[in-house]
Parts: sequence; C-alpha cells; structure tokens
Amino acid sequence: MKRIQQSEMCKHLRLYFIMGSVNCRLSPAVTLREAIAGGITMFQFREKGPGALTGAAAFDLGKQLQEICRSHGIPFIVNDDIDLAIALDADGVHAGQDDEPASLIRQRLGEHKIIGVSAHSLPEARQAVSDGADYLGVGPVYPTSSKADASEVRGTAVIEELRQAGLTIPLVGIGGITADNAGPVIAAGADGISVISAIATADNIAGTAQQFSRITGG
Ligand code: TZP
Ligand code: MG
Repeated sequence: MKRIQQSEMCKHLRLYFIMGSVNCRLSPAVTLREAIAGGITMFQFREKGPGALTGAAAFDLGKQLQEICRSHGIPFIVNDDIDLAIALDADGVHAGQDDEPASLIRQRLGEHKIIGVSAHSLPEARQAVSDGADYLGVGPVYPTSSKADASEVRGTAVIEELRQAGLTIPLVGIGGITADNAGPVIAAGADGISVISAIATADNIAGTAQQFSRITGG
C-alpha cells in the first residue's frame, strides 16, 4: 500500500479531535461518539498527563475508541506510543519533537500509515517534511491548559511563515482553538484545526463540533 495522498490527508485534517480519558467530562466513548455525530474528521488517542491510563488499561480504551472510529470511517491515530499504535494496528501515529523522527517511525509502521509531527518553527517543519511526515501539527496557536509543557504561543505566525516559505504539506493549527478563534487559523493557511478541550469539555459536544466543522468546511 502507498503513502496517503495530500488531498486525502487534508480532508481528514479538517476537524481533528484529540482526547484521552483525562480530558473528558463524560466517558471517553460517549465523548467520541458525540464528537463524531458533530462531524469530526480524524481522531487522536492521547492518553497523557496526571491520572492517565497505562498498560493494558490504555490498550483496552484505545481498542474501544478505535472500534468506534472504524465503524464511522474516521482515521484513528495514536499519540507518541509507536508500540501501542502497532499493537492496535492504528491508522497512524502523531510524534512530538522529542520522539523518534518520522523516517524511523515510517520504517516501523510501513508506507501506508499516517505519520504526523508537531512543528514549532520553519526548520522543524522542513525537517519533518524531509523525514517523510504526512502532516504537521503547528502550535500552540493560542494559550492552552491541555498541555503542561506546551511551547511558546505563536498565534498564526508560524503557519503563515510555513506557507510563505512554500511548504505544501497538510497541516493543522493546535492549541486553545475554539469556534470563536478558529477562523484566523484557516485563513493563515491551515488545512484544519486540532482541538482537545473545546470539544471534550463542551456542554453540547456534538453541537460544538458542528460549529467547528462549519468553520473548517468539515
Ligand atoms: N499540542 C500543542 S497545544 C496542545 C497540544 C497537544 C493542546 C491542545 O489542547 P486544547 O485544549 O485544544 O488547547
Ligand atoms: Mg509527544
């Protein structure tokens, strides 16, 4: 099987929901089902932070969420943990700058899996492209309380810089994105947005996801 095409990747990225058990107000399964009902286009299982599940419990939750994604045709991506992604036969992995480079992850996962990389600058983005990343996550665009070790907030400046430099790789903005501030992220050149708390903790999860998807064309 071949690498995912950029046009298909861009469609998946329009409304990319990220979540683990610690982010949810309701159960993870209910949260994910509601988010799917509201129109999310890709999902990342990110089981991280104080109180996060590990080992068999993380695997079991991942499997449950993967099955929900599968039954709705939503790509299921695992954050950081390549062994877990392989064990689950996930659709891909999202790696940070402290994780293995995309080239090594590709050797382990194979050509057809999706590999995303977090990039905070033009040099990091160029490196990820040359390592064979399928998409980038760029941020934090706005202040976030969902990531303890988040880098400096850059607004939409880095996204604009990458596009001005001619990078065509599919990318999402991430960090503090809400339905009220998502528009400028797309206007800056992002193919979509990545969201944790605005969807996971919403009073009306499906309605909030729907609002986002009207903005991103999801
Ligand atoms: N990477 C950069 S910011 C962030 C991650 C994982 C957290 C985004 O969460 P939220 O709640 O949408 O700000
Ligand atoms: Mg990471």
